[in-house]
Amino acid sequence: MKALDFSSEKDSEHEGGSHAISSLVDERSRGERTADGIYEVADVAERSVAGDSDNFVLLGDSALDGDNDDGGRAGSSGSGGIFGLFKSLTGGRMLTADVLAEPMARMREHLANKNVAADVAEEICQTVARGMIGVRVGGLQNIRRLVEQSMETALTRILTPVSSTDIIRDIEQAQLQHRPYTMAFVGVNGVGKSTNLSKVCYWLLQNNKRVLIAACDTFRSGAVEQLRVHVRNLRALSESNQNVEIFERGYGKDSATIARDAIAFGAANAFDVVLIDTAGRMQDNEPLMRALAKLVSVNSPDKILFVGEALVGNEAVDQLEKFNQALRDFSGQSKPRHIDGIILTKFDTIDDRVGAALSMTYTTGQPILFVGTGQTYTDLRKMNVSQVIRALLRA
Ligand SMILES: Nc1nc2c(ncn2[C@@H]2O[C@H](COP(=O)(O)OP(=O)(O)OP(=O)(O)O)[C@@H](O)[C@H]2O)c(=O)[nH]1
Ligand SMILES: [Mg+2]
Repeated sequence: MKALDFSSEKDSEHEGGSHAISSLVDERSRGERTADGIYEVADVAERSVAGDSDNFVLLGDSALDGDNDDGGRAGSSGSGGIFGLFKSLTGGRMLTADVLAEPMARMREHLANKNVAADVAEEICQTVARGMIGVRVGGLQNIRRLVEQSMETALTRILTPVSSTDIIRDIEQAQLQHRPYTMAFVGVNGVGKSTNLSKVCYWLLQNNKRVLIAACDTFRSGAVEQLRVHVRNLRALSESNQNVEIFERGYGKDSATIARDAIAFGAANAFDVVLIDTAGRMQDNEPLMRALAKLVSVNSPDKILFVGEALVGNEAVDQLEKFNQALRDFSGQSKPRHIDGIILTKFDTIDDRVGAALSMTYTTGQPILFVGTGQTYTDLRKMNVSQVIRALLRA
């Protein structure tokens, strides 16, 4: 499991290279080539989000036993689904805020148990409930379906990206302009920025892109060495040694300047992509947040990727809002940037508590571009929206 953990100095010093290179990729998690030769990372495997039961939360109501007109999907767990509350409505009548209050409170609690941030769960439930008020329904099954469908529709809308997620196409656009495509990896400490930057690099190398890794974490000791180890590994795994290089200027220097020099070096040396590793920083640390805003305004990266742990609960909202706020407030620009994509890491450690995926997309309106699912270079996946919704709604 520790294959890619080169974050401590101890690990990174073992540059002698005793790692079996083959252990750094997992053939089972390898992606596939599309018809036009693009290497795409695989979808998140269902097992990483699936529980045992396929009963939606809304169906787990003992009150509905014997009222099973939906092809056997109704649960019989008696685990307290929300439909007992609708018993009085079997005659059919208009749904009101009062009637919906309690079931929606249960839905909120359910989402919180799936690790959705409390504020996000609250807002989504309010929106869904508002959409159902005034609807005339009769029969438990119809009410059940209405609630289930309304929730599914709302979650699909939130989780489905509106902006492009086709990074390879964007890189090729930049190539036409003879400039490197640049991506900055930002986030709080220890979430997996450097590791997942390296996985993204592996994916780019599989697509024959030349990648320069800019070591702009000049703050945490060992950060530069950690990237050196990754570059050495990635070279060993790649067909050509020439396709990946590190740009480093040591510690204590201004990271915005290093990034700028790296991009200039990348442009002068025909690199297709510059991946900018940044220091972890807490969202309330103003000096470090100002430094990040400076890095962004000096270099205008093509993508600002927020790297966040799938383990995070309520904190997700605070982190993202404050990163965006810092980019806005400290940029000194009339058109400030914002986070424009998310990498959700440590997805292999959360079973079906996938709520962070919802909290992060809801808070930013930006897509989850990749999901980190482990500690080899191939443990980078695409999020599958319907799987996440299934996991969220499952009892
Ligand atoms: N299980 C699992 N572990 C991961 C994943 N991504 C990263 N890690 C581990 O998380 C730890 C921190 O990873 P780093 O890449 O150093 O995190 P970072 O955000 O760069 O850390 P700082 O630079 O110190 O802020 C390491 O032990 C990684 O191996 C993942 O997708 N799954
Ligand atoms: Mg790092």
